[in-house]
Amino acid sequence: MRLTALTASLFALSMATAIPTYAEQEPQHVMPSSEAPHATINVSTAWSRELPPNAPVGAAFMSIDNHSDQPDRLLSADSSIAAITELHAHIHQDDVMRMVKVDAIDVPAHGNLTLEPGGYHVMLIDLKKPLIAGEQLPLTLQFEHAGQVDIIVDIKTSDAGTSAAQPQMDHSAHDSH
Ligand SMILES: [Cu+2]
Repeated sequence: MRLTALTASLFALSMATAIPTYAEQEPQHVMPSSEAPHATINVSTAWSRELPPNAPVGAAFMSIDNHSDQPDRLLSADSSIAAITELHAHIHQDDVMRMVKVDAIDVPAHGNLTLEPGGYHVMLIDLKKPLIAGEQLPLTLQFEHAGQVDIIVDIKTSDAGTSAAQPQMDHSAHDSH
């Protein structure tokens, strides 16, 4: 009987020491730092337009949301489907819409940046494969703060988007490549 009592008291002792230890660890589970590595950049509705098989260049469009308190910048893009990938803007110059290469595109804090026909876009130059509707292409985006973001771009039919807002693929403004 004494043995049982001893076991019981040892058990009680172990519980007594275990409970405070658990209690001490408890606050760590609710520390905000454990939630830190959330994605601050979210890219949605990434799309490109199907093109004739011989088309040398294509463009990718998307919506970029920045959930961070600080502004970010899209610095570059890269895709295995194109030899060269550039960030482009459309500018209105001498009554003609021209595409120009830009070094970066700002994404406001808690804001949105939309790449769309007639505006900012990712230019895919020297396509290695034709852009076929229903297929997808991989794109890697590099942000100043958020770092690398890998996305998949849906290739849509040629009447996708507003064709009126899509000027001809006039690359005369940047023949540096
Ligand atoms: Cu362009």
